[in-house]
Amino acid sequence: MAGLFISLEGIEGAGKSTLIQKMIAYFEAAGKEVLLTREPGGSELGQKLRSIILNAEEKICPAAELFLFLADRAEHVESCIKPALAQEKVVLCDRFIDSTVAYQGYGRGMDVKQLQMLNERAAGGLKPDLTIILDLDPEIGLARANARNKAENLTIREGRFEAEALEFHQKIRAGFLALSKEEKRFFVVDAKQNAEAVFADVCKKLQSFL
Ligand code: T5A
Repeated sequence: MAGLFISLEGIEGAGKSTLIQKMIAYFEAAGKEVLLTREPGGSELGQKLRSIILNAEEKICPAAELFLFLADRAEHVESCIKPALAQEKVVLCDRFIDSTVAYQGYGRGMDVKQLQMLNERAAGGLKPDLTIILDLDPEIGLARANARNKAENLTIREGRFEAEALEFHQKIRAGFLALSKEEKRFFVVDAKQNAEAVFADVCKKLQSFL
């Protein structure tokens, strides 16, 4: 597959959506075609799954939660990501396999090795060429996300994880940092900086992919 596959990861409110918009403009200015997508919810089936998975009022046991994320991923890779890469597009994906390891593994306490095997099965062995981890203190991330939700009048319908205790988000941050040491594809950015400084750091890394 000849395209470029980049995933963005981090805790709630770390600034992934904000950064992705700048990355789209960066790649388009370089003449690349970009697919912006996300998990959960990148495919048609995924949109239906997303409304179930993230609804804080829907009771779901941890194993069911995991398999919903994996079902979303399998469909997303097959119907959206692989075709876009085959068309040589740049695929920018807001969360991918590493969110499962960080949230269901480090957060919910599931076996990390087993999750990595399940991820491989769901994603058909596909891994990003580059994974940007926006590293941030969860207190700051949650405050940013809550302020954004309030400003945009968002309801609890997508708040399953934002409703978790601070300790849960601290475990997830630690999980992403542990993961970042395992493979060369990871690039950790200090997301405490303002959005322009975050983007400037990322641009230095992106130059080698153009
Ligand atoms: N999940 C997902 C799992 O548990 N397992 C899995 O396998 C997968 C795939 C998805 C949830 O599902 C979980 C993880 C998540 O909890 P989501 O709705 O997609 O949920 O939520 P998030 O991905 O967490 O997205 P958020 O919108 O909460 O965070 P972002 O996109 O990181 O943050 P963003 O860019 O919207 O920024 C938040 C606010 O901060 C401001 C922005 O303007 C915005 O108001 N901001 C900054 N402020 C100051 N300085 C900066 N540098 C800033 N950058 C942004």
